[in-house]
Parts: sequence; C-alpha cells; structure tokens
Amino acid sequence: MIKGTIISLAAALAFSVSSFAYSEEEKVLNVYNWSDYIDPDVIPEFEKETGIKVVYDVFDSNEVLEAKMLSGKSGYDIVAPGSDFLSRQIQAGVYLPLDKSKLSNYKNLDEEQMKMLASLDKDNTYAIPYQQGSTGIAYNKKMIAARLGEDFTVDSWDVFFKPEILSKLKDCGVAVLNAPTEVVATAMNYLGKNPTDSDPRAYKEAEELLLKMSKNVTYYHSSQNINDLANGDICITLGWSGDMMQARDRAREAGNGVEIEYVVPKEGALVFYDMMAIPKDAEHPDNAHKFLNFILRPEIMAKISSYVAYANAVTPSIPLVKPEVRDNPNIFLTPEKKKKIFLMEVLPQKVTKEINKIWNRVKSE
Ligand code: N2P
Repeated sequence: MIKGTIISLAAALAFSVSSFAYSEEEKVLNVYNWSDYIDPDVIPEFEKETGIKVVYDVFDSNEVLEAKMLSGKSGYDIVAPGSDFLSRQIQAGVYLPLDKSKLSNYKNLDEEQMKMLASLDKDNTYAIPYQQGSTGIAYNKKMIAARLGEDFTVDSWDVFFKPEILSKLKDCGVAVLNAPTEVVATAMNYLGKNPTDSDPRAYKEAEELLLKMSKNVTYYHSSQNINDLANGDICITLGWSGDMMQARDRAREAGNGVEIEYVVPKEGALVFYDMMAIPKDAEHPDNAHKFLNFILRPEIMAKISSYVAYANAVTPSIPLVKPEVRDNPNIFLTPEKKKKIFLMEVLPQKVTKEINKIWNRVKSE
C-alpha cells in the first residue's frame, strides 16, 4: 500500500514536473534561415495557429552560419545549414537529436532522398531537408545576345571560365556567389576533377582558373544578384536556381522587359540540400519541433516551394506545388538533368582552410 502510494506520488510528481517544464517554454521561436527562402505568409500562419512568436533572422552564407554554430552559442532554435556543412557541424556536437515522436508529419519525407541524406546525418538523427536546389548560371537574354551574338547558347561553364568569353560581359555586370566552397567545387568539376577532393594540394588549378575569372567579375555577393539581375544591373551571375527564378518573377512583375534564363550547364552543377536542425543550446526545443512539424505539412511545404522556386522532399506536397515551379526541369530536376549534377561531400577542415585562402586571393584579384 505504502509502496503503491509512493509510486503514484512519484508518478504524479514526474507528470507535474514535465507538464510544468512543457508549459514553461516561452512562446517564442528564434529561426535563422537563408534570405529569400520562405513564403512570407507561412510565419504569420504558424504564429496564429500556435501563439508562438517567431523571431526570424536571415543569412546568405554557409560559412557565416558555421562560424556561429561552432562558436557554441548560436542563440537560435532552428538553423538551416547545407547538408555537407550540417554533417561537419554534427561531428562537432552542436545539434540536438530530433525527437521524432513530436514530428507526426515526418512520414511525408521521401524515403529515397532520406536514405541518401543519411550518409551525411546517420539515421537522419539531427535534421530534416528543407529545400533543394542547384548552383548554375542565370543571365539576361537580351544583354548576352547583344554581346555574344544571337546564336550563342549559354549551356556551358565556359562562359565563366574562358576569359575570352567573360571579358565580353564585363561591361554589363558579372556577379558571383560569395560561396567559396561551392564556387571552388564548381571550378573543380569543370576541370574534370573530384569537386570534393580531400587533398588540399588538388586545388591549385582551380585557383588559377578562378583568378583568371576574377579579372572580369563585378562583385561577389550571395543575395544581391536577385534584384540586380531582375533590374538589368548585371547581365550574368553564378547563382542558386530558385533565387534566379525569383529574379525572373520580379522582372516580370516589374514589367521592365528583362528576360532571365537559368541553366544547369552541360558539364554539371552542384546540387544542395538545405537542412533544418535544432542547435544544442536552443532555448525553445519544443517550439522548434512544432515548427518543423508545421513545415512538413504538404500544403505548407507546397506553399514554400511555390514561392521560393526550390524543390523539396515532402512527397505529398509535390502535386500541390504551383505547376510553373513543379514542371520546371531546372527546379524539380528531370532524370536527364540529374545525370549532370553532383552533391557535396563533407570536406576535411584542412581543405576548407585551403579553400578560404584561395577565396581571399580570388576576391582580391
Ligand atoms: C536562398 C538561397 C539558399 C540556397 N535564397 C543556398 N543554399
């Protein structure tokens, strides 16, 4: 009898402590996501439904996010690293394992892609895929035709890596992502080398190629190219697929006559998955799980992909994505395009260090 009372007392106490802890979590969620990466209605919808106030900050560089994460105190509840960066950050122990019992919509994720992502996040322990895109070339059709001829087809990285071509575009504005890991990998791939070689000495030729390219580059920036391309302030950019489609939409909305094309060049392009994970020091992990579960709903994920023009891995969302995005072979890649792409693998720190050194030299060229 006494034993029974003690047990039920203990159970009651445990219950009240856990419900206390649960109700104690402040109704706040600090999100750190890429810029231009969500439908602006999604956050207010989440806030309205849950009563959780979202503080939404943005970044446009994996390297910047990584520096924050490795400093140990991010101050965020949700962050969105690229899958290769995520993998290295997992090894550094900066994330909380997901509590999948709180993610009833987890089942919506495409099994095949999750299996592939498990090579970077074992058993998909720490993260869910948010959006997926490629790193290719976008250009202003009329400006390029005026300089390279009506018959010139932009379908090769030659445009960036052959100075005799790129120099003809210098006057109309050439932008390159300020994304050292991706741009160096792109140069390696163009040279027929392993884009994720683990030997720092393998990157010499890529550096030379980029140094030559840099003579004709107007600026390095990872989000300014959207508006600049839409407004006709640059004529070509090495850019992210969905962002470039957003540029096209903005030009159309403005009715300014700017026509934009995006291509995955024939030599291939890097494909990335941006993931969402919960930092270990998150102050609102329950709210974070609620947010992840919310965006895993087919109609919410479809809304996001329709707006940002990136693909996603929530299978039942695909039929709900607007046809212009869903049927765009550069966004939801066709099997034909899939043959030409490559995924980043985790780079050892010594390679990242070398890439950063190369990048500083390239940018100051
Ligand atoms: C969103 C860009 C995210 C793609 N604007 C690069 N990871």
